[in-house]
Amino acid sequence: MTQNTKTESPTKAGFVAIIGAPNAGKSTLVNGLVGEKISIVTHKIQTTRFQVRGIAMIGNAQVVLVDTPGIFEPKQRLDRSMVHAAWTGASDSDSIVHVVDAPSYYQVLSGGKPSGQDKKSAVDTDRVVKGLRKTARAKPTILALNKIDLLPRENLLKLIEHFNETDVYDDVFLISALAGNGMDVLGDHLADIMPTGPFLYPEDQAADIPSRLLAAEITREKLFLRLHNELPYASHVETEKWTHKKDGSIRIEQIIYVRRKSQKPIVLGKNGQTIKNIGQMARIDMCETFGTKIHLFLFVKIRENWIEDRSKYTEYGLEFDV
Ligand SMILES: Nc1nc2c(ncn2[C@@H]2O[C@H](COP(=O)(O)OP(=O)(O)OP(=O)(O)O)[C@@H](O)[C@H]2O)c(=O)[nH]1
Ligand SMILES: [Mg+2]
Repeated sequence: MTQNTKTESPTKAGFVAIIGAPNAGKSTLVNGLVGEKISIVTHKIQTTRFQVRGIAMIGNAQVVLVDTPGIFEPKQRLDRSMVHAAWTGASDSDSIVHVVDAPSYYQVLSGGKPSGQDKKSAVDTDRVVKGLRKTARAKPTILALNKIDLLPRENLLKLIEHFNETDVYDDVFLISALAGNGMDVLGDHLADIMPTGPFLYPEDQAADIPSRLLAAEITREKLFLRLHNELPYASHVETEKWTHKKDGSIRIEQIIYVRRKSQKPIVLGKNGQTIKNIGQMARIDMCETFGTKIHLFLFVKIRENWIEDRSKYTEYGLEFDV
């Protein structure tokens, strides 16, 4: 319940878009500020495919964090839709947090030993900076240098100087979204800059994502963790059936779509071991997320063209024709 009395400050609420290159730690940051896992996280790039809203109550403010897909050079339709969703999130928000993988960017900036992935990530980060030039000044734009747990302190100055010179940011925060460093300070600042107004969601709501979709995301996270090369990117998960049972448990049936016949046996694994493993991991997370016993049934189907299926895009709030 709201504790507000007339003597207390009025409530605040607004949207903060979390944008950045793939793998910068955007979803980890959103989960950290919300205090619950509402957006999936993996070590692979391009994990998040659509906007996911997490809701953090900080003091008298309701901060709605809009997690977005990474911004990169789009090649195929799904890529274009993902990048479009990220920029739309930025333009629709009250404020923007640009998350940068600081140790990775430092490798490139300092002429150290950047990996191919570091170089790609730096190019994507520079692309975000360029994009922000158009929107900065219109709304508070914050730089969050992330993963500082992996970067010696003395290297931070060079990074801060570099990003200050872009003249895009109003504030810079040093954080480790994973370890929790600097997160309270960032959260308090976001709460501070939210516009005055009534709460946008019930105070006990942590996420704005339908349960069926969240359940599909949980399974997709396990696919990303368990499968390699192009396979995670060729797959897509749908919740087909959701049945509440008398004992309070939930029966969930999901289909994992892959694009080619040859991919199906890989998802199944020898004697069905891979899919069994994916199902076990997903079920454990679902039990925690939905707070009850879950019976999970996974099926694998081939749908060559799911990536060109318009209805899939609208289901996730993605634009098809971009
Ligand atoms: N060491 C360290 N790792 C982190 C930190 N934040 C995130 N990570 C890791 O970085 C990887 C990517 O994190 P995500 O949160 O999925 O990144 P993202 O920006 O949402 O990625 P996409 O959705 O693919 O664009 C994961 O392996 C995280 O555990 C951090 O502060 N420190
Ligand atoms: Mg993500």
